[in-house]
Amino acid sequence: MPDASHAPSSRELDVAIVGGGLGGLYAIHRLRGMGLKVRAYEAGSGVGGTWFWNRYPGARCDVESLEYSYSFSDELQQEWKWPERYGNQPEILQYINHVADRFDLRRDVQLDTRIVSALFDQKTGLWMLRTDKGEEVRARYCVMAAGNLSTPRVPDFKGIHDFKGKWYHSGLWPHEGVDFTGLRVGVVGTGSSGVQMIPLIARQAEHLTVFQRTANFSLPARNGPMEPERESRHKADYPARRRAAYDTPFAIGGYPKPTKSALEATEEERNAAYEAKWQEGGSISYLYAYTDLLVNKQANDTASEFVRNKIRGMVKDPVTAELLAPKDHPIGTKRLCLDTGYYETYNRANVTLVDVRSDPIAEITPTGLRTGKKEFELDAIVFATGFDAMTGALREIDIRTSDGAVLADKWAGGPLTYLGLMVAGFPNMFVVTGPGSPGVKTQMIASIEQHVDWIAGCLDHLHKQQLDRIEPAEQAESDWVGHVNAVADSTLYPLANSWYVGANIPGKPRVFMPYVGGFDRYKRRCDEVASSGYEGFTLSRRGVAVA
Ligand code: N01
Repeated sequence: MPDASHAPSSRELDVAIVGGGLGGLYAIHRLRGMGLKVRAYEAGSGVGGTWFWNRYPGARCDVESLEYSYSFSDELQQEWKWPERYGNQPEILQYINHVADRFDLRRDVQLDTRIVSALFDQKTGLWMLRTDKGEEVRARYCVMAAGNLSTPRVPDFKGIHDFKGKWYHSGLWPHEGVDFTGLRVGVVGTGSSGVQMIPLIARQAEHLTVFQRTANFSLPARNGPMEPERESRHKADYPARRRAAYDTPFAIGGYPKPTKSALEATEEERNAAYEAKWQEGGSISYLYAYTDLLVNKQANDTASEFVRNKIRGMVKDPVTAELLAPKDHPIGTKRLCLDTGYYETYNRANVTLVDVRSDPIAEITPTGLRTGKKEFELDAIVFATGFDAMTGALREIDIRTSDGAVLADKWAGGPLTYLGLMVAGFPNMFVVTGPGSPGVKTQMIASIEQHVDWIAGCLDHLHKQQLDRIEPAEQAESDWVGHVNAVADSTLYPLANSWYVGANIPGKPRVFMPYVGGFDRYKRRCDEVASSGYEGFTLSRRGVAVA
């Protein structure tokens, strides 16, 4: 295993990769396979990114395991055995480690190393990255695979550092685990992480108090052991299933394409359709019940109300049920959660729900938490309060060029990219699944592979044309950003205060960051751009433009 303490103080590479998660690892494999000298820098002490850090109780993927996996090696996808319908965190991390060993990726990953700055020298056309250990890395190209949900955020609560108990964030969970037995525990946050951990913490804690600011929609995951027949059916047809998945908006296959509006069905038909999806489990399938659930408010109301009624049916106390039934956003416009026993947890005698929308958290006290009106004695607090999503990881790196461009300044009003892949003014820097791409709205590994393959194709093109520099034109970038916003505005997504618009970070500009036109449309556009000779990009050699 590479040892950072013996790292040289400077290094020359063809491609420097930031991040050793699913994106960084595939970039090593793909680009090294082209004969390029590459190295990935990973802040964690192990590979895996998201799945390395998010070890909270109940952490599990909400995309089925046969889908949420790499497709680049048929041997790998045939041989790997997923024990359950949805992979849990330890299994997914084990899978990622297996991939790192199987494809000999570790020798090009430098662990425990954070990239703190990246400077592009306009004269030499090289990136110079600096690590937190003082190492300098020079590379012609730079691939930012630093993650979209990799900058955990604990709200700036007054008094937090004087809390006498222990506090945790879902995305920085202790490796040795946490035993909540006999403790009075508070969980702040009811997004995907909160919804997954709450049922498990409730079973251990003496008392659990959940502090909810926004009620979230959640559907039953219906997880269970992998059915052998299902697995062999899927594997018999794996490559074709992957291709079919790429032809869908979420890059997830297996669901019939919806053919009609929810408003064309009778109420009875609709409820039967929603019930079938509810019983089947899974979130994409539910949102795919009709063509217009994410674009037509009236259509969406029918799907939202169905779930609200389910919540009212599951939660015995009517006041708690009403608090848990989301009313401030259409279903699916915030990330739709998948759970196992979430709503039923509020029927337990040792669980209390506190509405911190009407009575916000005022401070953390030495012995607990105080809202405007009430004080809660707690031994431990868990912040499931999310991340500085999509831009946080790049914002933490001081990215600039020798002619004075600073990425943080350029993105001060929201991220600007062309195709979510590159940024005008920052040549030879690629972003994997970043803002302006559909990554976070899809089966993420499909998006990672699509991006890295596109980057590989681009570097191959440059090499064959004896070029060494690519950057988007300002116009192409602003047209793309305009398109991303126009597509978002044609949907219901902007109606929600979600991390898609940075709403969870006080002061973050409200800009819709992911591309929600669908993976299928997006992939076609990226392929067209490449086959047209990189339309919208300027390609050059040592600064002399050729296209
Ligand atoms: O974070 P979130 P997450 N006072 O931002 C609340 C992926 N993921 O870690 O909605 C009180 O969704 C905040 O309230 P509000 C997935 O893409 C996937 O749960 O801002 N509350 C919200 O309830 C997901 O979307 C999986 O009003 C405060 C919560 O904290 C993304 O990661 C599992 C607060 C944060 O929810 C992020 O999910 C886990 C405050 N000051 C994560 N500040 C699976 O695949 C924030 N909150 C299953």
